[in-house]
Order: sequence, then C-alpha cells, then structure tokens
Amino acid sequence: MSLSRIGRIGLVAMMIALALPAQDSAQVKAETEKALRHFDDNKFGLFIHWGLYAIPAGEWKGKYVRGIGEWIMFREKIPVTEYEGLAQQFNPVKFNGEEWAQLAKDAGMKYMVITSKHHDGFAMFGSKASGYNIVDRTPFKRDPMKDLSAACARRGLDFGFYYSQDQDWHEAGGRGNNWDFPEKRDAQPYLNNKVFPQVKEILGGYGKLGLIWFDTPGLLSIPQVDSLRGMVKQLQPSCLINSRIGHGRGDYTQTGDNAIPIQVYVADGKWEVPATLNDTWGFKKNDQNWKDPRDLIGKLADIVSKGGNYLLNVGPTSEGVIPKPSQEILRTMGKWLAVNGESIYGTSASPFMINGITWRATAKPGKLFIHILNWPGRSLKIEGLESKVTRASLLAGKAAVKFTQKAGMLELALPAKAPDVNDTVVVVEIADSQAKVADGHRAGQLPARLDLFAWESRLRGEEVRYDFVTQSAHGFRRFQSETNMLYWYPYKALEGSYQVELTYACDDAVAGSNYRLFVDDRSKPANGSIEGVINGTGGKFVTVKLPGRLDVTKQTNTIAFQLQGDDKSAPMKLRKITLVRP
Ligand code: FHN
Repeated sequence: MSLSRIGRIGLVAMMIALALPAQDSAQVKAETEKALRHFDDNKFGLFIHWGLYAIPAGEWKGKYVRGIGEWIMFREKIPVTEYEGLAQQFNPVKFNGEEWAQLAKDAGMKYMVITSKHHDGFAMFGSKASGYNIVDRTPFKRDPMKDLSAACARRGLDFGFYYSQDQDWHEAGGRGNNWDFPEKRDAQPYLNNKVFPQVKEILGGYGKLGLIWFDTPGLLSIPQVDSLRGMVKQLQPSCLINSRIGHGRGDYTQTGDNAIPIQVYVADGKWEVPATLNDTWGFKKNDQNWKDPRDLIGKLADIVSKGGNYLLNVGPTSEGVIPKPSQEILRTMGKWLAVNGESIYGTSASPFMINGITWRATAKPGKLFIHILNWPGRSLKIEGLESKVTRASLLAGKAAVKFTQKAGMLELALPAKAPDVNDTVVVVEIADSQAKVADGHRAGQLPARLDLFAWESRLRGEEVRYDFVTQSAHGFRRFQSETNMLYWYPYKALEGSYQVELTYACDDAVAGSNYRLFVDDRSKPANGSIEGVINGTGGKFVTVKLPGRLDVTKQTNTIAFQLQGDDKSAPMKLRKITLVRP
C-alpha cells in the first residue's frame, strides 16, 4: 500500500496497531488510541529539564565540565553526600508557573513535559516516597509542579512528566552510580520503594497527564516494565507512555536525542524527536550555542512532514528563569506558527519521498502545504504529483500563486526573494482528498541518487556549527573523549549498498586530515566504513567520489562523518553526502 493512498485515519490506526502492547484491556486500548490521535495533532511541545544540576550549571570546583549539564554528577563522579548539598542551595524564587506555561503557549506549543526526577534521583515535586525532594530538602519548600500543571490546564496545554526510571545515581538499586555503590545491584527494592510509589504520586497529584516520558530504560526486565506500564494505565488509561519505558511497551516512539529520520517514517508508529535549543538539556551557563530559529522552524516542518512531533527543550536556571535566548527563539517560532499553524497542526505526513532541503510537504484532505525552506528563486518544480491542482496560494496573506501542471510536473511561479526566509508555505489545493503521487516519487521510495545534506544531520559536539549561507557544517575538532561529527539517521528507510560522494570545501593550508564515513550497525560484527584524506579544494565546493561502498541495513542506526584525530582540517565545510545506487 502506498503512503499517498493511506488516509489519515488509516495511517493513525496502522500506527496504533503496531504500537500497542497486547496486555492492555479494551478500555485502555480505546483511550490510548484517542490520546494518540490527539497527540499526533499536537505536533509541537515544550520539554523542560530542571533540577539541582542547574546550580553548578556546567562547572564543578571552578572547572568547566564538557557535555550535557544534567550529567555533571556522573561526569565528575560527585559523591551522593556532596551532591545532596546542592539541595540546600536550591531556591528558585523567580519561578513563575504562569510565565512558563504562557511561554509554551506563545511558542505555539500544545504540550509540556517536565523532569519530575532526572538521573540524579532528586524529585522536583513533593514526594512522600522519598525525602530527597524539592519540598522537604530545599529552602524553596514548595512544589512547583502544582503551579505548572494548573497553569497548563488553564491554557489548554497538555501536561506530562519526564521520569528517569532505571537510572538513579542517588540509589544503590538505581543504575549508573558505580562510584558510591557496588556494581552489582538489586533493582527490585528500589522500584518498590521509590519508582512505583513516585510514579503513583505524579499520576495522582497533578490532574490529567497527557503523557509520562520515561528515559534510559536500561536493564529493567520485561515483568518490571510491564508492572510499570500496568500501573500507569490503571491510574490514567489515557496517559500516553513513550518508548523509553523499554521492551516495546510504549504507546509511541522516541527517536534518539536530536535525531531526525531522513525519510517519512511510519515503521514504529507515532514518534517524537526530543531536541535541544543549544548543546545541553539542563542549564549550563557557558552554553551559548543557540540554534537559529530558522533552523528550528525548518526542522519543525521537516519532522512534521515525516510524520513526527517535535519536543523542544529549555533548561531553566536554579532561580527559576528560562534563559532569555531560549524565550526569544521560542517566541519567534510562535510568531511563525501564528500565521502558518494550519500547515502544521493536525496535518499528515508528506506523500512524497524526501530528497534535498529545498522544500517539504504536509497534507490535509484536499490540500498540500509546500514548505519552502531554501528559496529556489522564481520557480519551484515538484515532480510526481498526479492529482489535479485547482489553486495555489501563499498561506501568509493568501495571495494567489501562479502555476502550471504538465506531465506530472507542477511548477509554482514564485517571487524572486523569499517572503519568509524561515519557511514560506504555499497551499496547493487538489481535486483529490489524498494526493496521488507517481511511482518513483512516493514516500517510502528512494531516488537513485539521494542527497543527505549537513542540515539534515545531527551536529554532534560542542564546536560543530552549521552555516546557512554555504549550506555546510564545519568545526570537526576532536577532544580527548569526544569528536565533533555529523550523524544521519536512516530509521529503516535506506537499506542497500551505496557508492558515496562527498560535497565539501577545504582551504589548501588546512587540508590533509583523515576522514571516516561509517555506519553504526548492531547487526554486523564490524562496522562498515570508508576512509580517506581531505584534500585541499582551494576553498571551493567540490564533489568527489569516495572509494568502496557503504552498506546500510535495516539495523543501521546512524551514518556518521568524522575526522580521525588529526583534525587540522576541522574548518573544512561539509555540505552533503550523496548515496548513489550503483
Ligand atoms: O540521559 C538523558 C539526557 O540527560 C536527557 O534527559 C535526554 C532527553 O532526551 N535523554 C537522555 C538520554 O537519551
């Protein structure tokens, strides 16, 4: 069955059938299905990582700590007794739940998910099950989650809790802390005494939860995970559970952090991309690597066009303030959504295969929304649309757009310059309810040459940057334990053996580093890779054929590009890799 022929209801039903565990009662199934349809329509949510780690904010004993801020206890192996001391300093006097909820609303977000307990084990809500919580241990003495859940309800925002179930560095039975506790642990007492009662508390004390967002399922057994799921669904049958509960017991799927599938993706049901606005989840005072709102608006359109939701994170300070740059970015997104929301909320995925970064499509019955992300000049050609186009217009301002449609080619006549550089949406009205798309152009298929642009990758590392003007990434430096690299996520879409081309530019003076393009594939004993030397290009963009083949299987998690240690070519600019079917 081609995707273009699957109706919206059918698609959601198919996703649900793939996702729901067998143990659920008919009532739980029905409520979960309804909640999933609602969640699918929401598209855009606010993630909040807030905890004691906002006090050190990326610095421990005067030393900068690399990596994500909320992992500082783990990175520095801070003893429990020492880390616990942070609670006595945690006093978020500037916290205002109404303002946080209003920010989400202003951003055009439809739901909020906040850390009730992260890996450090500290409960950010009033908990009877563990004294290690914000009410009992801090000078603040209040439960901010009460204010926040009420403020969300007042604004019609769905409210949900993040809860780290297996990983808990404060407990001997939790996973992760091998500097205070013996390696061998028994998770069951920890589950019985902390996790189960706390999950009950968050389900019982904050009204209707839209979802529970578990994280890092780790080593819990199937029966343990089933108990957790059973408990959630017994208390709130409509509360959605994410895939990170483990063992396939979630209602919907998370991609990896900041990981966007490269094609329309329906294989594992409804899905969501959790992503950062800079390089951290929890607040870090030195992290000013803010993403460009243009990038984020484009990513929202990109994710929704592929069938997903976007969950964007902020990391408030220990005083309870959401950093100004985060607020500004989110409000800019909100302004775009206030005009263009019709092309995002309640839409279904693109009926077209995805190739390149010029445009994306979302759909509603009888309509296609063409999101133009990189302005093509006076005309945009869309190949493969078989449905008759009856009208085209700009979504903002409603001005008509002239078009021609001949032999499967739709050509839109555009102004010379982008009316909205973030994403200009053209509404294409069609005679069919669901767009008909020709073989060779449909979602679920692949072209003979597939361009994977740097913009479509996850830029991993604190120094790697993207430049919109040259459409390329740079800053591939290497550090003791980390590398700046690009990751692309095939998510089962790219199975095949490919020749690869690299499009990049490098000044001659910094040429000469070794690169490695490789797949991370758990199904193979040795990961496949292509290696070579970055030659100078006189600073101009060139396309070179790489030696060998890249084998991508259904199990391939990532395709990655990195420099190997000798990183003098770090400033090289990588625009794209092209996968060519021989
Ligand atoms: O380890 C965490 C991390 O701190 C953060 O909470 C992210 C958000 O998706 N999840 C984990 C790893 O995947």
